[in-house]
Amino acid sequence: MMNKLNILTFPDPRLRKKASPITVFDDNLKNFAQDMLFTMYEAKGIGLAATQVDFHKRLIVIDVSDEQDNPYFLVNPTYKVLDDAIEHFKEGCLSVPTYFEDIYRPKKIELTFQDLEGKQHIEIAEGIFSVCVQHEIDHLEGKLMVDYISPLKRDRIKNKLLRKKDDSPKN
Ligand code: GNR
Ligand code: NI
Repeated sequence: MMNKLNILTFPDPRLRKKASPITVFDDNLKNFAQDMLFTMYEAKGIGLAATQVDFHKRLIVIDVSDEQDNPYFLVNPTYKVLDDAIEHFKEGCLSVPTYFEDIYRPKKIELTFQDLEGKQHIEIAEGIFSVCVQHEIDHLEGKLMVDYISPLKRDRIKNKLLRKKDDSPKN
């Protein structure tokens, strides 16, 4: 019933594709969203964008609850920044495994999205939920957490992940 999907890893070029809007709200969409949620829970993540599982449509799953019992399904999400306050947070990414970096983002946003039925919702987001929404919407634009850090650091991470991926003996 549930499929565990493969998560792409930086610097896979498919992570750079821009996702297109979802226009059909059918059972395929719901099933795929469930597979994404399952994949995210299995990977111990708090968010997953469709881009990360090589599906280039505007779909995100998020669950920032401790019990993994409060999933959000965001279809065609957008946000507006509500004030000038910027906060930093140690972010991780399932597509950049084992690296955590301080990333600065607007603190408070107004999030607009559709649910899996196509119904529109508007919510104010702050804290970890806001951080996660912004991180996931970046994925839909082909943008990654590492784009906010120095090119030198980014390159180092890239090379380490590439070396980890191939099975040639290290060093
Ligand atoms: O699991 C994740 N944790 C996380 C921590 C801080 C800021 C953002 C995130 S999202 C990340 C999962 C992921 O890669 N989503 O795209
Ligand atoms: Ni991520």
